[in-house]
Amino acid sequence: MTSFLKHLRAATAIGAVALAAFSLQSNTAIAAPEPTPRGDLGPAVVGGTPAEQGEFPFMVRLSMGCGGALYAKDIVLTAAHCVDGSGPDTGITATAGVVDLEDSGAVSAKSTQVLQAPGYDGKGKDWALIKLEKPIDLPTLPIAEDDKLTNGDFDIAGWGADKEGGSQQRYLLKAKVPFIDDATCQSAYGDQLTPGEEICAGNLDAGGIDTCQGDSGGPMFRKDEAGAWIQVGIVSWGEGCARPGKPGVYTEVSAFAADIKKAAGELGG
Ligand code: 4AZ
Repeated sequence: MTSFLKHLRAATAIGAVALAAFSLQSNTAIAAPEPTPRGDLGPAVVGGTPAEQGEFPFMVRLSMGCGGALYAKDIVLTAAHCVDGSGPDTGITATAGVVDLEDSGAVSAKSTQVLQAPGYDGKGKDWALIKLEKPIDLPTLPIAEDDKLTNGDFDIAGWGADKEGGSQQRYLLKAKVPFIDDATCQSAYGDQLTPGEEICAGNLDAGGIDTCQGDSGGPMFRKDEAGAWIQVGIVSWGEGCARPGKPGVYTEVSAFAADIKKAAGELGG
C-alpha cells in the first residue's frame, strides 16, 4: 500500500475521533442540510444530496467512523480497513434506522465479533463482517453474486466528508456514480488497483461526485432487474475525493460473495 493510502486510512480514524467528540456535544451549531434541489456544490458524500428518511434502510454508521450495510439483521458488511483484525470485539457500535445520527429514533447495537477478510493485507480483499449483539429489525441489503449488474449508474451513501479534508456529516448523503471499466481505472491507478477484486466508479473527466473519508465500508448499490436494491461494492479507497481522473475504488462484492456467505455462516448468520 502506498503511504498516501495509509494516510487516508489514518485520516478515517481521526474522523472517528472527531465524530465521537461531535456526538458528545449537545445539539448546537450543527446546520441542517439545505433543501434539495441545491445545485452542484454538495453537501456530501461529495456532490451529494440528503437521503430521505427510510430511503436506504440498510445503511449503518459504525462508531469507528465508517459506514456499513445490514447483510443480515445481526451482521454488518463493511471494509476490512475499518476493523483491526478478527476475533471477539465488543467495542464497535452500529447505528441504523435514521438519516440523522442525532435522531432519538436511531436503533443501535454493539458488536460481539469481527471477521476481517482472510488474507487481507491492505491491497484488495477490503471486506469484513461485524456480528451484532442483537438483530436490528430493518431490511437487509443482499449482495451481488455475479457481475451482471456491474454496469450503469451506482448509488452511494454515507455520513463521511462532503469534500476532501471536510468533516463528518450528521445527515446521510447520497449520490449516483457511473461504472468505470478496469482498463480505464488502471490507467488512473496502475498497479495500485486490483482488478477482479475492485471496481471503480465516478465521473472520470469532471470529478465532483464521490465517496470520501468516513464513507469507507458503506455500500455501493443499485436496483436489480426486479427493482430491488443489491450491493455491488464496498467503499474502499481513492486518491483524494472527487478529483478529475481519480475515481472512487470499491471492493467488488460479487468476487467475494461465496467467502462472505461462508464467513457469515461462521458468525452464526
Ligand atoms: C476514506 O478514507 C476514503 N474518494 C473513502 C473513499 C475515497 C477516499 C477515501 C474515495 O474513507
